[in-house]
Amino acid sequence: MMHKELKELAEAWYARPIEDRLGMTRRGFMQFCATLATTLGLSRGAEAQIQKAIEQARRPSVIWLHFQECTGCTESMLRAEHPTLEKLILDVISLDYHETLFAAAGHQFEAARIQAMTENKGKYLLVIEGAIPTRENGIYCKIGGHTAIDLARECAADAAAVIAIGSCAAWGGMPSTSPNPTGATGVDSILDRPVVNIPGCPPNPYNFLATVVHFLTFGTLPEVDHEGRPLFAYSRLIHDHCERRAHFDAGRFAMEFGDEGHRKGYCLYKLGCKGPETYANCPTVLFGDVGAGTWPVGCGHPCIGCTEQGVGFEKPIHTLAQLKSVHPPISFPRIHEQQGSGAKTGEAAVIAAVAGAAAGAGAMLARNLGKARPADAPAERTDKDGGSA
Ligand code: FSX
Ligand code: SF4
Ligand code: F3S
Repeated sequence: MMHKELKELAEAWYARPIEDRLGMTRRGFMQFCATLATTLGLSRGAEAQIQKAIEQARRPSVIWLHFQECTGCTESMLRAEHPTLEKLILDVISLDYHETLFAAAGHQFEAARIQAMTENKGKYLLVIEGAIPTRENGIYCKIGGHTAIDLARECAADAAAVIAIGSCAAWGGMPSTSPNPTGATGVDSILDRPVVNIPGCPPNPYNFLATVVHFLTFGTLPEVDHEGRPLFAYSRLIHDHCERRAHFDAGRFAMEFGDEGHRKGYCLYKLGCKGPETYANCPTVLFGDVGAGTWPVGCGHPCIGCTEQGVGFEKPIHTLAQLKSVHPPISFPRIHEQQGSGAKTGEAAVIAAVAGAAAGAGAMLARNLGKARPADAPAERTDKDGGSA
């Protein structure tokens, strides 16, 4: 098909209402914009701005590079099911270069990258997945004869913004695990410009999409913490929003995989859960769009701290976490209340709203109140096993 015909087809496609393009109802699309606004921690009314931006924005060109990684970031982005997140991502951005998804190869493929960079100079988003090997002048990862270091620098020079997706790109992640034979490091350590880091192995696709939508809506990237992570996603401890937190506070722990405590959904701290020293929104945003409990701890495995530099891929999985907040938040219910005798869900929502709790905190409060039940005999905690919360 000729270039002109393709262009006409694309124009006709983008002239259609967004709900047609995404195969969802108008109501579903509006709800989704409201969810994104909540994820971003924006104030009321922002969903209308988001809605307008997604509908009307000229899709930013995105150049997506892959270096030392497993392609899990791309996989998690494309495997999201509802509400057709992958469709929305591919509709909101113009993915002009992506090594996994492109059918082209060789020189044709290199030409696509150069063309996207030239046509969108100063305006494209550069997304980097994977760590950068720096040892031996970076020879451990080359594409088209260029090292990852050179490619990242070349593509970043004219980008409007740089996003490092996944823990590998954020700080080195798994490839940088000791003894780090290739000298793997994060993207921001080889560039002299700001990088937004979206760690996680893989990261939550909503955190990526919300970052891009923020850029589309406000023309800026979201506020970040000292590690370059968007505050909307990485400012809260997993431990403070975990559905098993009431068990932690009550001293009820799974001591072995498959034991009674594990089967009853007790706290996984003694199995090495790193939730107490890991900042991320996993318990509230969840994964895979398939409902409650779909995150590592919800599925019965301790959090390994995959979003946290110095924890994930560094601390042994089953060593005890360092406790950063030892006091339960006041919003958690008393542990000895009978089911139904504590605050009701409606009251919980009011308490959460009055407390100005973030969406996640409010949701966790409601969930934990629903689970309040008579305490079983608490497992013994001693100084010896580190459970001195
Ligand atoms: Fe894999 Fe991405 Fe982990 Fe790394 O995600 S899921 S190894 S963070 O760069 O592909
Ligand atoms: Fe949840 Fe882990 Fe904290 Fe226990 S230690 S409450 S399982 S985050
Ligand atoms: Fe990673 Fe822990 Fe979340 S292992 S996905 S940070 S629950």
